[in-house]
Amino acid sequence: MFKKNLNVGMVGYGFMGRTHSNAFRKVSNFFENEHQPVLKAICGRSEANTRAFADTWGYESIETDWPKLVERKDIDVIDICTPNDSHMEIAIAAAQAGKMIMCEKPLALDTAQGEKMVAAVEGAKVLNTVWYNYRRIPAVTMAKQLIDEGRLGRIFHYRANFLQDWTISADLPQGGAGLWRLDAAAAGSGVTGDLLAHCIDTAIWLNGSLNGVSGMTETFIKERRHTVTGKVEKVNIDDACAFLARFQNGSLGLFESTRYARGHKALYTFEINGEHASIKWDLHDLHRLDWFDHRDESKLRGWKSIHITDGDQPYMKNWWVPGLQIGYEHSFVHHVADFLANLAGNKSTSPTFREALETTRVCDAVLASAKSNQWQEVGR
Ligand code: 4PW
Repeated sequence: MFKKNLNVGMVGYGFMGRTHSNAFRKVSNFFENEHQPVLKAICGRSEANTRAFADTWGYESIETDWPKLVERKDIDVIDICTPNDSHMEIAIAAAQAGKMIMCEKPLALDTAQGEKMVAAVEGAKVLNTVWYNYRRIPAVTMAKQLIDEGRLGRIFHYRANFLQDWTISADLPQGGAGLWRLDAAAAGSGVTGDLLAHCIDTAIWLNGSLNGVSGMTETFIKERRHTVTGKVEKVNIDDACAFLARFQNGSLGLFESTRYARGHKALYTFEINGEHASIKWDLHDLHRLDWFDHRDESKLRGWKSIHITDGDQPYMKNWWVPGLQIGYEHSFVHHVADFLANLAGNKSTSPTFREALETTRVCDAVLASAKSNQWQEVGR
């Protein structure tokens, strides 16, 4: 099939720049779509590093000033992979220039910024999406299908954790390349915006909106040297956060995230308990979906672990043969595949900016509740 080009201009070349570039390069080898991404330009502040990234990943050109990239006539979609404090400015400029936008999560530093971004993309009528990638791990997508088919019945409980341990050392500085996630000015918040945002996005997708929350946060290491200023400065991010929630459908939620869970590197898990059945998923065993169905014959009833590799399961027909599994990187490939499929129908890909704003509203409500020690309704 003759394919139309989708010219990509990416801003930022860190960890997410790599995951996205890999996805853009692979998608058309595995998924049939009208459009094919072309790595047109990569933009970063350091010319040498940007050039090196362009050479590694096969970008045709580089820019060192993002407004120039946004104005280029040969760019169709701006992919924002920069720290959170620049998402809003780049997205609004890209929307005004009529570009489609793919933005790394979380959407923005906070709800106020997110609202401006939603107004910009909706006002300019440009296609948009936010890279909450875990939705597109086949086992997670299958959980969505099972819930939507009504197989769990009424849902009572939603439980999710995202546990890491990489910031336990007090010697780790804050700020600068690779460490901006520890600097509230660049990140907005700590684990709430970085990790719980993933849990909240998945939860809203699988189980609907959250009405209210009660949260607590802690910053275990109060001061760290700042890489940019060289001075020891107060740490303003949340190192850990846990919250209770009430969903609109009447179910109860329990969420926890920390970067102080020694032994856990990136353990994202969720469990959903329904009237008839329960589901469990674990990022460290990401191609499996655990399933318990009370309607099974009682003497054979028990948890089963479904290996998601069959062509009948979400996304899997595009990969190898049944029995052979895929991994983390593929969730990004699936996101691009869905973006290309929706592009053919001029439709934005979920989560859109508007949908991702709901996650940011929940994050803000959790942080407000932790600050006030009060139950907090989620703004609409
Ligand atoms: O978005 C998250 C990141 O900021 C990721 O999904 C995991 O945690 C990996 O790195 C961090």
